[in-house]
Amino acid sequence: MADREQYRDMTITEDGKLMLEKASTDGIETVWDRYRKQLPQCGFCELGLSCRNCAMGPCRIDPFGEGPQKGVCGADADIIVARNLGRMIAAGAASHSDHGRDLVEVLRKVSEGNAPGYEIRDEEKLKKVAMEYGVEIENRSVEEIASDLAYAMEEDYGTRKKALTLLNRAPEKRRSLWEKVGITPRGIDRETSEMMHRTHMGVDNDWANLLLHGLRNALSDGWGGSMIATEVSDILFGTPKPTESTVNLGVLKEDEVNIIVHGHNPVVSEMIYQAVNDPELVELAKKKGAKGINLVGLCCTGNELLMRRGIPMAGNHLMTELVIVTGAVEMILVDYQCIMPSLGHIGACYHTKMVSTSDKAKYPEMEHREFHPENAKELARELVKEAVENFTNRNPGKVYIPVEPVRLTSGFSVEAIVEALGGSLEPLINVIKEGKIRGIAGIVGCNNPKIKHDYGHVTLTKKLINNDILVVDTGCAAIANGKAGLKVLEAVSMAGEGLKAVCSALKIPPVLHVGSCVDNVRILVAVAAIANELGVDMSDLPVAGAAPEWYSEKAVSIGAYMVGSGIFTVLGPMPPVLGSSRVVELLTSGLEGVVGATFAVEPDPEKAASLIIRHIERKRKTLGLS
Ligand code: BF8
Ligand code: SF4
Repeated sequence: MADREQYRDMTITEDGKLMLEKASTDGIETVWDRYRKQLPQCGFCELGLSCRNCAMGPCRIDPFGEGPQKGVCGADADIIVARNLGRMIAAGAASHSDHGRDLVEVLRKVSEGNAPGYEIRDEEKLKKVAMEYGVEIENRSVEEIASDLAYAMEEDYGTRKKALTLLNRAPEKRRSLWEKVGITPRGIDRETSEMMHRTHMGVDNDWANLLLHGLRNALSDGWGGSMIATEVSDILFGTPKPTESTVNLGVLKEDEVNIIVHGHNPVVSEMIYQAVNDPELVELAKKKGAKGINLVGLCCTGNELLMRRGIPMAGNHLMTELVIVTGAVEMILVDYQCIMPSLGHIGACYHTKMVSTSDKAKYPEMEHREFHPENAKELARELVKEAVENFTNRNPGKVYIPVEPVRLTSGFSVEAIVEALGGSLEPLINVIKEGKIRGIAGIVGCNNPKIKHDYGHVTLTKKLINNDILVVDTGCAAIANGKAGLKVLEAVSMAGEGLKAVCSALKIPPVLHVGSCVDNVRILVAVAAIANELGVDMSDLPVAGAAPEWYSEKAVSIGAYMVGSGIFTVLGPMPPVLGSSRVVELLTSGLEGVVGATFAVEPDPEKAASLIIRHIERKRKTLGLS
């Protein structure tokens, strides 16, 4: 057995530490091992100073001023850093938005009757969103409305427009600011496509102009692709309501067939959810010697099902390899995004069947079984049956489920929060005015082996609630806080007096799980609604965002649309921008005068908490609140 001490610096979680130990015993290489092998990572790339946008390069700029200061084409450090950041935003926005498009496609197929097993679960939301899109709803069938809505949403993606439809949810002040600055997002695909164009050699060589388009590109994600993804998921699968569940590797069951869904899009996992509840398949599991079928989630696909169906969560991003090492997983089904290409190989070291499901996301050593709305129901059943049959291949000697699961409550859609408040946001606004709650912080994003696993999320969250700041979280941050026991009523004992009183009265935890990463738009919608209620801009409110352990390009897009929407955002890991002092200056202070918010970078979560508290107090003062 390897020395347990060495894992102490890698993760704060008990299940993580114990599984790292087993991984080393089993000879499994993990993300942490590969990270160590990459050190030292390329300094030019870390600073954003390398470019390979064309075949005259690759080029790099010497940060010490001795070597080359320009690429072959003449691009300087500012241009190269801004271009690289722009492309990160484009990739992130494209990922969220393409996920949204896949859902719109299912909505359309449901309206045509070509998606057996799928249905419209939230008619009220369908009608509400349809009205926002100008779709006629009177005396029309659900299918007719869904068909027109799907068409109108597709228009938001591709058609040349002046502005995206859902921007109307933003306060008037914010919309006219976007207009004035020239960053109103038009088409969703258009802004990403334009970013790729601008960053081609010889197009936009004004670093500030590029960064402004970066904001517009990100806004096309936040108020476009991601918002569509969330709304259509609610329409198809139901708008989340508070739901009890459990989290960490202890949710795996030694005596049941364990099936895991991993990725982001609920289209496949919702069908798997239906299949595992099929009495015939449960009966088959019993015949194979298991007590039943246990469906659990990882990452954001997991969050989608946790929010709506209460399925238990095995873990977040850095746990996705370690979950296989338990030896207790019969099948992992993946869709796309954040699925490490290492997973297939690890699955092959155990009995775990690894299955990819999307035509656009194939992985080494995984079996590809493609899902479409037409075949999803049938294929899901087939795959669950195969998982059940795989139970007899499990080697009990290799099984190790290390800990007891932790309870959590999730399901806090804006609609659910409003309901908990008795029908409107007013009670929340009042307690903020009174100062019982000082403000709201959104804690979002990933894990990254550069930061001790879960330490950033949990430390920051604890400090904020202790200072009477209500925390709403999503994605892997939300899973981290769930594992740390912050999503149960009892967690109010860690909150400051004011927040404790409010949460106890409402019977809600001080840390509200609002969903997956596309569900960050629920934070935008809530903040916009509060701003509208008070007649101010979003940037006037005592609100902040943080991504303490971010790694992905999607997180860059999220951070940029938060800032573009007027929400001060603190990043943990440093993005690759230090190579240009001008870019750094614009992002961390100049943007204040442009969009009323900036980025900050602070890897130490204690200090990040201080930045957020200071920001919230400053906003309160400007609003004339105590
Ligand atoms: O979209 S938080 S590691 S799983 S990118 Fe990925 Fe980051 Fe997790 Fe969800 Ni979001
Ligand atoms: Fe080099 Fe310019 Fe080509 Fe980039 S675009 S690789 S800086 S020549």
